[in-house]
Amino acid sequence: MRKLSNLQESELISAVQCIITKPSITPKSIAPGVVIRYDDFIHTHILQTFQIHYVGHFLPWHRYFTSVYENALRNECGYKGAHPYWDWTLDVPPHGTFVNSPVFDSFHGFGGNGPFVAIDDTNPFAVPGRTGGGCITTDPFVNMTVRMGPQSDVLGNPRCLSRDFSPYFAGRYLGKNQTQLTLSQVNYRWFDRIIEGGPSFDASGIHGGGHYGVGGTLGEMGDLYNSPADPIFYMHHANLDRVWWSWQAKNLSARLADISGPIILIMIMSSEGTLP
Ligand SMILES: *[C@@H]1O[C@H](CO)[C@@H](O)[C@H](O)[C@H]1NC(C)=O
Ligand SMILES: *[C@@H]1O[C@H](CO)[C@@H](O)[C@H](O)[C@H]1NC(C)=O
Ligand SMILES: *[C@@H]1O[C@H](CO)[C@@H](O)[C@H](O)[C@H]1NC(C)=O
Ligand SMILES: [Cu+2]
Repeated sequence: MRKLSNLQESELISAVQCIITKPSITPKSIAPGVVIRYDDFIHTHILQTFQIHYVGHFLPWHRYFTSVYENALRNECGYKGAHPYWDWTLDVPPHGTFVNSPVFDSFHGFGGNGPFVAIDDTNPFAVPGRTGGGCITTDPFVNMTVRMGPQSDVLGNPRCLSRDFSPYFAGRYLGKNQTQLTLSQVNYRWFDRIIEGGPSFDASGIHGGGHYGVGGTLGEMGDLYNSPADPIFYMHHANLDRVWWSWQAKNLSARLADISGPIILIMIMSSEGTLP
């Protein structure tokens, strides 16, 4: 990838390969479809989908979740490093072309897009500019089995990992400009709104930019419930967490414990009006 040594890259990918082969610890009675240790995390995210998105605790929940995953890589798979982050601002215009991101490299990263699958683009959920949709074709996760999802289904649907890159969507939401807009917010209330898609959570921000830039309409990363099925999820969320920390560190005394926003998801009613 961009800053890791070849050895660090291969240690990270090996640790992920390890956690996708270890058995799950979630009891079968709770989740019949869960098979591997990696599924435990996806299952946890699926079950809580509507308690952890578009709410004030979105960022702390995902900070905790990525940290539990990182600890599993370290404690159960012998990983020695920290989980890296993906600074996508360097992979969209004018700095990069998205598809050539080192994160998508098949030898040093997480592999690339799936082949194009046509869908009805008048579908309101069609992500503009999507270019893929099929099973990924390159290493290292080409043979990975996705079992959870689609969406909230946890009974087990073994299939391949799909990606549906939208370089357009990524360019729109993952640039330095959108990141600056996010970092310039004066309090957590607005910071979280801008990350999660604006005043009524109805547009996109850097969070949706990474999910739909990689997952588009048909890829796992674009599935609100099942997105941790793609190991890139953790690269993306580590960076969201880093952006949050950069914002907190600008005024730690005021921002470390600053938290605000709805406790339960009430999309329209939780509108905060227009940007201050
Ligand atoms: C994926 O499976 C194919 C067919 O079994 C095999 O040839 C290939 O080496 C596997 N790739 C990886 C990265 O495991
Ligand atoms: C950032 O730049 C992209 C690409 O030019 C553009 O589509 C987007 O609207 C800009 N976002 C902001 C917040 O200025
Ligand atoms: C930090 O935030 C507090 C409370 O809003 C404010 O009084 C203070 O000026 C800020 N400090 C800096 C360095 O911006
Ligand atoms: Cu999530």
